[in-house]
Amino acid sequence: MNLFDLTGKVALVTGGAHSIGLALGVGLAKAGATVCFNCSSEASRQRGMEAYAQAGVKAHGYVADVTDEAAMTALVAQIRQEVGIIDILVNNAGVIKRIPMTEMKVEDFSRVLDVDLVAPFICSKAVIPGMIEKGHGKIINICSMMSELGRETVSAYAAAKGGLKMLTKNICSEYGGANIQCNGIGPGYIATQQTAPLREVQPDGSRHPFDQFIISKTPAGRWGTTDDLVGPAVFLASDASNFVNGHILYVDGGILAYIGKQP
Ligand code: GCO
Repeated sequence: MNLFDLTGKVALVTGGAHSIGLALGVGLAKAGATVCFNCSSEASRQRGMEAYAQAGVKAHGYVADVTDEAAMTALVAQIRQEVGIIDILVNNAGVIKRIPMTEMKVEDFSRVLDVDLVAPFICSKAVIPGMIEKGHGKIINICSMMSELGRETVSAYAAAKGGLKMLTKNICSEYGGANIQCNGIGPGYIATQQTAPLREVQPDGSRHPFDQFIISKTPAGRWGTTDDLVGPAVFLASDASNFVNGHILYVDGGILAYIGKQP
């Protein structure tokens, strides 16, 4: 019996056309799931379909705005028609705006909250009825170090990801009785396009100060890769985690456990 086998399961990965979402989508597919993803544009959808095909995965790609409840409700119905009832939802789509709080426009703050917190609510609300109908479901919310810690310039992102941690716990509380497990993955500092500005090589060829800082704060002494997140996602999407609920699994190389290397 393979507790990690996702054969026969339908997964939806929001923002699944690139970066972490793509890695998770491919990983869930390699574990047996039929993977669907949504993104914000047809161009992104086509790039995503090519990327999945290159990974040997036949994905189902859709264009739908995660902040639009009508669009996401319609997408869930379309996936039910075309693929099947969604068993696994990965709320991965996210944005960040690094702006000092006193300089941040309210609309920028609200936009981050809409994508990073309200959208996981919308998408979870859309898939839960089907999960109840099937008698099981897995919701995985992509949280962050900022679900636990703050830092300069990321007030909106930290507020959203902190809220996402508690939304995770609340979905667990409200729907655990329907055999729905809702957990989070808290990536540490992962080398992606989103963190590229924090790793830019300096004009003198030295590492970005933030890059050096993260290395000093990470026992693993490296940035994570999107592949580091795949095993935890397969675990939380599988029967291996049927009694794990409301948990945020930090995949951070030990950052949250470590005071940091003495300079
Ligand atoms: C930042 C980074 C982080 C990471 C990730 C950490 O500006 O501090 O973007 O937010 O992206 O969320 O878990």
